[in-house]
Amino acid sequence: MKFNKICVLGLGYIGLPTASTFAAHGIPVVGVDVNPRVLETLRRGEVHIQEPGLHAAAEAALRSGMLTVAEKPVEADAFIIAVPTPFHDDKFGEQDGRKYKLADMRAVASAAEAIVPVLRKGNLVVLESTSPPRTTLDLLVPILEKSGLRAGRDFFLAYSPERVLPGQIMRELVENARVIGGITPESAQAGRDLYAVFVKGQIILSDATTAEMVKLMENTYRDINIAIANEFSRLAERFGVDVWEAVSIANLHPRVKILSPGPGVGGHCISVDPWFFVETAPDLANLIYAARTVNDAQPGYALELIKKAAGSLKGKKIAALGLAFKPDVDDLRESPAAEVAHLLLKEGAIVKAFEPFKPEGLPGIACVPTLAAALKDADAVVLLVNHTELRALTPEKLAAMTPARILVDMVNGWAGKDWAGAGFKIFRLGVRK
Ligand code: SAJ
Repeated sequence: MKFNKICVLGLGYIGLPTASTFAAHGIPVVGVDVNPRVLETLRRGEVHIQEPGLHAAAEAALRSGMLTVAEKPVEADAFIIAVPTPFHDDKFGEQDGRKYKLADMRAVASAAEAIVPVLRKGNLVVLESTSPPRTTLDLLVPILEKSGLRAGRDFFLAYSPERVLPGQIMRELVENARVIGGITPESAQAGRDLYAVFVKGQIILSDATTAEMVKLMENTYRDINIAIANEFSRLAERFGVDVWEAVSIANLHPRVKILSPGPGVGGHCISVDPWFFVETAPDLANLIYAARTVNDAQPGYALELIKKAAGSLKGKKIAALGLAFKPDVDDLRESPAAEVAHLLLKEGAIVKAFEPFKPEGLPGIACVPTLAAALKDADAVVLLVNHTELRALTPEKLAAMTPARILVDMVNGWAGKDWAGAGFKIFRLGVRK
């Protein structure tokens, strides 16, 4: 199949890099978003998302005219849906006393509705948004068939998940293996023709529900691995063991790869996707549910460690270092570090939070613009994110910047340095004091 025009619905962390990459490979792309501010920004030739390499790619695509933006889809050969699939804030499921989150699929449904008037025979529609199993068949097919066309017969339909790592999106988009699940083999083949335009990694064809499940399995596997690391950190504290040392030794086994414990699991993927299994099969997803519970409880566990280190937190000045959801990114969404800062505030602590990648911080958390301001009159210092810049702090440097002599390290960023020599008492997650 040949593509003379592509329409990408949703110009966020996935849609915009994808649209820019197709444009860079010589295919005219119309990018669609329901947020007028996003469209205005892009029309000015600017970019609303921080991601290495994205500015240059999107600006070049916009400047060349290969990428244009619009409020609504226009006729095209292929439509790619890359809109968010968050949770409902106000609706939960419940079975056997377990409460679980529910996916809010309204953005996917309305993107599909918007395609209906411009869908033509021979077109290809691809869903990229992470979705509960069977979404392509059960949600998309009925909506798209309102066009009078039959899915799989008159138009091609496929599911192809993005699997790129924030911070590496532009490179991984091209280099990663890509699975394309068609509702028919012909649909999968049409999807291959589309992504082969820029994907250098292996392209694997399958059916739509398999591809949906693959995406959820990858992130669920990682969530469960981190959950066991977090549980090991609790066990290590109980048994007087250094979890970091124990994990690094266990990982010397050729078939063991335990991830790292920390203050919790955040971001828009790993902490979200496992719930899509729980929601669609609450009677079966027991281990998945348990892992989510362990990881969601981890910010509370981190708070307990800070209390152990600093005593009552009421009126205590706490320097909270790092707010991002993981090291060396500026993304503060669904961040366990930010959750810990909230819990500290609830306990009556006077929090001064510093996030090097976003000095303006987050509303609702008392943020300061510099490391010096966070440290200058602190009673205790808590390392919440293993940013390179924060990890690099030395005992001598920190001793000169703060009167605090109590440190809490949630991410093993400050291991192996002579903190005691500089007068500090350090408490580390997963290490009994
Ligand atoms: N985390 C730990 N311990 C670890 C690793 C991570 O506590 O050992 C925490 C991080 O601090 C963060 C959270 O887990 O809060 C998630 O971070 P991450 O780096 O594991 O993953 P994401 O959310 O940035 O990206 C993941 C990736 N999925 C997998 O690695 C299987 C990425 O490839 C996906 O494209 C992305 O989810 C997505 O969009 O689904």
